Amino acid sequence: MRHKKKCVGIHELYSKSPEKADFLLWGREINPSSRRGFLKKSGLLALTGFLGSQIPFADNMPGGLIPAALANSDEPFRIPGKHPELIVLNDRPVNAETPPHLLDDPITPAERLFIRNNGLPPENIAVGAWLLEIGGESASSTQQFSLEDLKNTFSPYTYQLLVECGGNGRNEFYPPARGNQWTLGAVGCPEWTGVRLRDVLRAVGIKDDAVYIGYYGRDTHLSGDPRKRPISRGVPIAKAMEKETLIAWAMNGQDIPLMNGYPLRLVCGGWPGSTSGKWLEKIVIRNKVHDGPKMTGFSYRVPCRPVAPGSEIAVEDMCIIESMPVKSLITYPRSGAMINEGEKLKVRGHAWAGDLVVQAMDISYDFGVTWQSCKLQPPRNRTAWQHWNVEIDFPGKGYYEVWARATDSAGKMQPMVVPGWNPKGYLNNACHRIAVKVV
Ligand SMILES: Nc1nc2c(c(=O)[nH]1)N[C@H]1C(S)=C(S)[C@@H](COP(=O)(O)O)O[C@H]1N2
Ligand SMILES: [Mo]
Repeated sequence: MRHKKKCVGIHELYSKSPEKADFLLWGREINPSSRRGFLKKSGLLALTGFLGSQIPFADNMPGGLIPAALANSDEPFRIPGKHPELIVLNDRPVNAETPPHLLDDPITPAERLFIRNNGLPPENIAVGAWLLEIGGESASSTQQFSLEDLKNTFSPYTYQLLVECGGNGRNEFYPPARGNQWTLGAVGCPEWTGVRLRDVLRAVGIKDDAVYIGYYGRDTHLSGDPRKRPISRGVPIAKAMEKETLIAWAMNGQDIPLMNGYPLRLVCGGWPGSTSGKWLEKIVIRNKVHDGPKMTGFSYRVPCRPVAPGSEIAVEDMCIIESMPVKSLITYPRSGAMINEGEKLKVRGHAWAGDLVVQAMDISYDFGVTWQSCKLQPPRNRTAWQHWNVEIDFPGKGYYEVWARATDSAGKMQPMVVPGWNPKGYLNNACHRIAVKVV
């Protein structure tokens, strides 16, 4: 299997290039394709944007070749407004994840938040003319709000809310699942400012038969067909009515970056990122489970009961993912760290548990035989991640791995191995581990 092969090289890499060892995590290789000098074929399309024109013979270009017009530039390939080391998995639509060591901040900075687009973001946005419509069969009326209306009519709130793609960690499932091969970094926890969805829904009027809400965004389907939507998902009315569920116009006190939903988005913290609709232009109150694109079939659903890897599952046996499972990341040091014998290593990161809180955080440096408990902070608010830290005193020289494991308030722990196989590769909350060498 591909992961095995890559693991073997780690010792070799340490001696030759400790820098490179940083790219090996759990035997998951983080593809350095976003860096200068190497590019996947799929990266080519994005580059045409920077060249300002198409490449008619793009199909003939050898894989990995960077157009000469850009090859001599000192600027690494980057998505405007985003950190140059974000790992670009796909450019049409744009999908990019954040390496764990770049997620060290307590509040994720805008330029480090991952991007998961299903279609093409809107262009030439006139914020002043942006309207949000609230309607649907279980709404007592249909109303439209400009951004100004929202700001003037309802009280603003700020919460730190966790957004994680349901497919984060997909790259480890076997048999593999199609889709973006996210490793660890399709997650972030910025601070969002906006109005409570419930305040807006109540103003419009919620009928007694309401069970769900659905969102629509202004992005375009990849086919270009204006009648098709790339995605339109939602949440049960109970999640919609939570005080932390926001219609947000700001992230970390500034406009939301275009790629993350400017000028308005829904944020449903702790649930699959796909419930947090970007470029928000319409919310419908439904008298049944919302049935927009990617709400039905196998999308964002897992088998209701565990299945053997590779099984065929009937669509009726698939259940919609709601709260995300308990998970954690080591954000310092990055994998491949080296320390001197006798030095203690300070390790830190974040942990989160969907709608629940994390009640314990432990690390192991002996491959899971013994565990040491970490200092764990409470969340700033519901569905924000929690910071943890610990100091490790290694017993001597050698190669170690630090494994990190969170436990939620219901007593559930992260598994050491990849959990419950499912056809679309969702909900991999296996422990994160990093390599450390004591010299
Ligand atoms: N309109 C719209 N909203 C969307 C998406 C999209 O493609 N279009 N992607 C969803 C998915 S699958 C995820 S994981 C999150 C990602 O949010 P981010 O790109 O701001 O990190 O947005 C969600 N909201
Ligand atoms: Mo997602």
